[in-house]
Amino acid sequence: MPRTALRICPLCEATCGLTLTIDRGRVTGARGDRDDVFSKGFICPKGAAFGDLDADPDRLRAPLVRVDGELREATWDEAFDAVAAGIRPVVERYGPHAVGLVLGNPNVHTVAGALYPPLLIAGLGTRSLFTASTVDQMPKHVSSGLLFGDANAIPVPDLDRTDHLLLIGANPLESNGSLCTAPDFPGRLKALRARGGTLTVVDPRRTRTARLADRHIAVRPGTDALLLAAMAHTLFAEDLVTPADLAPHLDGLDRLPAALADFTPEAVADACDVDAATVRTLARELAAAPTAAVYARIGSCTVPHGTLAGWLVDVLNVLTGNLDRPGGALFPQAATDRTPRPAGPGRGFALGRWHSRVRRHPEAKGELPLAALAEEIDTATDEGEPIRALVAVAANPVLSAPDGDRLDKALASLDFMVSVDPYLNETSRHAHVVLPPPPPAQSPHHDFAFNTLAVRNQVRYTRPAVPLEPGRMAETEILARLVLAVTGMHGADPAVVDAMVVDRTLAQAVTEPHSPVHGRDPKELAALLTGVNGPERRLDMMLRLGPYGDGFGADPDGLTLDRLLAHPHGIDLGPLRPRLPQPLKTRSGKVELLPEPIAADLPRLRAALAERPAGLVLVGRRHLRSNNSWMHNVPALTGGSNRCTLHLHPEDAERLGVRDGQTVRIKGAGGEVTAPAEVTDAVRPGVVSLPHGWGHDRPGTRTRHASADPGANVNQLLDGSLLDPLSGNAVLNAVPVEVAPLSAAVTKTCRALT
Ligand SMILES: Nc1nc2c(c(=O)[nH]1)N[C@H]1C(S)=C(S)[C@@H](COP(=O)(O)OP(=O)(O)OC[C@H]3O[C@@H](n4cnc5c(=O)[nH]c(N)nc54)[C@H](O)[C@@H]3O)O[C@H]1N2
Ligand SMILES: Nc1nc2c(c(=O)[nH]1)N[C@H]1C(S)=C(S)[C@@H](COP(=O)(O)OP(=O)(O)OC[C@H]3O[C@@H](n4cnc5c(=O)[nH]c(N)nc54)[C@H](O)[C@@H]3O)O[C@H]1N2
Ligand code: SF4
Ligand SMILES: [Mo]
Repeated sequence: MPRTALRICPLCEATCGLTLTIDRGRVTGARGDRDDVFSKGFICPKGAAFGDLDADPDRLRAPLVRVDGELREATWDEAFDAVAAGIRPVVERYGPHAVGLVLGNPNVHTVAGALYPPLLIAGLGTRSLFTASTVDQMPKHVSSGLLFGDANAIPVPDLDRTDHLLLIGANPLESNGSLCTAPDFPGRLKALRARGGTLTVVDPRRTRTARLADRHIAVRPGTDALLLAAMAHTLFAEDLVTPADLAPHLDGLDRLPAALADFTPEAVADACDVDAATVRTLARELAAAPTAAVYARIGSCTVPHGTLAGWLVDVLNVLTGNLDRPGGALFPQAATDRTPRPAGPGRGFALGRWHSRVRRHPEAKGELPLAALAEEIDTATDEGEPIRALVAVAANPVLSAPDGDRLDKALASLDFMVSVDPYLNETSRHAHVVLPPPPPAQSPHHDFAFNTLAVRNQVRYTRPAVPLEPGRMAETEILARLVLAVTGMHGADPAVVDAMVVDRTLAQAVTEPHSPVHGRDPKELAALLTGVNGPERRLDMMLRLGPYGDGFGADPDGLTLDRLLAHPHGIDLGPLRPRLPQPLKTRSGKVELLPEPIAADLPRLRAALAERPAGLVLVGRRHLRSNNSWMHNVPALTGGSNRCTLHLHPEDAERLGVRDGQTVRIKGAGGEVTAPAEVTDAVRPGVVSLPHGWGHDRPGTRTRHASADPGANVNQLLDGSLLDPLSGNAVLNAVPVEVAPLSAAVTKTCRALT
């Protein structure tokens, strides 16, 4: 008899609650859970394909271990023996930094990815840490770190209550939202308009989101920081600065006008390709709206001035009094957040505490730029050892980071590599050991990361919908064993990893005067924890110590794991509430509006006032039915508009002699790729768009459907040298490229050869 089970969808940041139909251990259907306290029945085509994705026959079922150069199925014990034997000698001989750690995007979508990577980082003691953050949102972490003293304090637009949303470089109708967790983002935007609110979209492409807007500004790529600076300039020039209740929490407001003096609407107009009158209108509308929020994502981050853009987003929210007020941009409060400490000065945020070995990139948030991974492996310097061994968890940087060809070669040269990945793909094919996690239906789910970014405070937990198949190992256990194997504790019971975290956390909590468990006995507290395994006990502990927790009995009505399990559709914790000054951890205890590293980067932005690209620039795009590099293997999610084509404006197509459907050659600093042209006025003139995550044509992978229609790897156009200097984030948008019809290019090459 088919049965149903609830499962929070892990396939994007919207975190929808799903009702899965399960027949003989297989997921045969997925629909939106109408009773989910947050998503209320919403589902998208990816969620609907949950069963297909779960049952993909190319998913690895057993660990792979390289023997005589060939990857062969092995037992879990053999696999972890090989990991311990591969990593420990490298650490002992060359030191901890010779082991690199790469953490990819799905870590923010799994329980395992939230609970164990911090232990891997600490256990390895390596400074060679690279994550998807530096091809994504690192600029926002850095701007938040500098403004608020906490890199993870990211204000979220109050989508459901705002009167005016200025949405920049994001396309939630395809992505379903990012750094703003909101199931049914499209419906929430429609509701904003229906209640009389306004939506402005800034994007060089006329996206589906832009088509929903009251106003669409087709900005020139890479110039958002200039546009936002000119808006802030206008607010000062027209006396529209009204920080209201925020005033006592601000530092440096008086220094902003001078810092922004050069960024007049007239000065930025040509660079942004937005006329001065429009810039002023944008600023005036923002100031005039009863409440408003500025929200910016990928298109504003993965550009040369990403950190400045992120900073200016929050500066505008502050100047218009919209930071930390309902309808503006607020700091969520998740159930697993640490017990809020009393407001007051903190330790602040430091950048550049160490540097990368080859090009001396400063660390940000403990990470080095993913764009520098290849050179940190393949380039010798006097500064120390190159990376000789690599641990990759849920990461496919051969496709998602700049210059995959170079990284591909670098990975092939490693002494040892282990991948925790369900697929044998462009990156994991280089591993000596592949440890495959079970499919999502066999894993538990809680959104440790996304609840801190959600437009409504709520908490949900789902246990595995299907028991582990024989021979499978939970990803939590895989990562716990990996921690043991790389730290010289190979063979110990993985439960000791969780027990150690519990002991340490409770021992710390009882010493904190603001903690509800201050002064209690940590052993007695540990004995109170419920849950069927280590990860569940850790979740219980976090909930009970958290802002809504029962404090281990201090508040009998508070949250515990048991209470959460009694609410399978989740518990609503209410709308976002003003929280300042509590989240601030700057040294001043205030919002530091003009931090020194930002001020020092402004001359670079000033220089950009005079920059105009001579030729075409490239931007990316996402398709609703895909996700970065790993969903092209599911037939139900491919085809239709989800194709790797180059969008090109008709004027540019005509000038270049490119016909719709014709194959074109695209050339950038890092290499060349070919793709069919799709001539469309959805991109503005001077801009071409190619999606990322494609290029599944390398040998030795096992993603048969994806390999049949491989597409081109857009990141091969990059050489990895273009970064936002403050955050180390790769520049993936606003990249200069040349485009030519393939035939002409071939002719030219042939001529050059003769
Ligand atoms: N040009 C360009 N490049 C981009 C972007 C862009 O917009 N333009 N976007 C960037 C962004 S925002 C990001 S986040 C990165 C993403 O880049 P990556 O972090 O490399 O993420 P994915 O490409 O999603 O690959 C995820 C890997 O995790 C594996 N995986 C899937 N599910 C699980 C699981 O449950 N457990 C484990 N252990 N592994 C799993 C997949 O098989 C795959 O190998 O790409 C970036 N690259
Ligand atoms: N379907 C689907 N959903 C996803 C993903 C996916 O791959 N597919 N990936 C997930 C991940 S990892 C992330 S981080 C999020 C990202 O979520 P979003 O930030 O919403 O990502 P995109 O859809 O790429 O939208 C970025 C927009 O920025 C525009 N843009 C490019 N350059 C510029 C510029 O210089 N200025 C401005 N103003 N705009 C610019 C692009 O045209 C594009 O429309 O999506 C997540 N959700
Ligand atoms: S919007 Fe995201 S979370 Fe919701 S069903 Fe689709 S992929 Fe899953
Ligand atoms: Mo991302």
